[in-house]
Amino acid sequence: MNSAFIALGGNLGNVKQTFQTAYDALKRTCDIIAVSKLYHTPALTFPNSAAQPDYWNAAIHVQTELSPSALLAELHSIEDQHGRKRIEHWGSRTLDLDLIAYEQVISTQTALKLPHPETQSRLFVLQPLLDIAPSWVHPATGESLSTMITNLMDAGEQLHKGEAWQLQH
Ligand code: PH2
Ligand code: MG
Ligand code: MG
Repeated sequence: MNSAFIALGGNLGNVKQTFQTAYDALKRTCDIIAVSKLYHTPALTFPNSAAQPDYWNAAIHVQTELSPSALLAELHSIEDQHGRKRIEHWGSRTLDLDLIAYEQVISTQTALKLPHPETQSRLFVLQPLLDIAPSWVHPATGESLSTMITNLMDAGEQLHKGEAWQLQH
């Protein structure tokens, strides 16, 4: 079995309900090891782009027999089943399932970047990860989660407040 971390995001529709059914779908191909708290986070957008609703973010630790590319394809399929439309880069979305890390794999292929290239610059990814994998170290940079989080806070970012996730298992 291989260990992987998946980041969940969404800011359209009933996102908590969407996360529940995405979780149910993930269980078809993955064993769930741990689930983070839920974080309500202001949308990160491109400068000068239109305002977007806040996001919900969370992270899940899974174990799976799927290869990294098969897992990524499965995540895209679950996004599609939840009405994900790919209209605009960083546009609002019902469901985003990002493969953050898979074992210690480092990949720079366009179709499969591992770890996810934005991991170290997004508190809405790092904070949920800290809930479920406090000892995780970025395989390419060697930085711990607490180092990455401290770097962002030193740059002026504010921590998000986590809340209990009422998930049906
Ligand atoms: N995802 C994005 C763009 N902006 N902002 C927040 N707060 N949370 C996200 O998950 C997010 C975002 C593109 O994947
Ligand atoms: Mg994303
Ligand atoms: Mg994505």
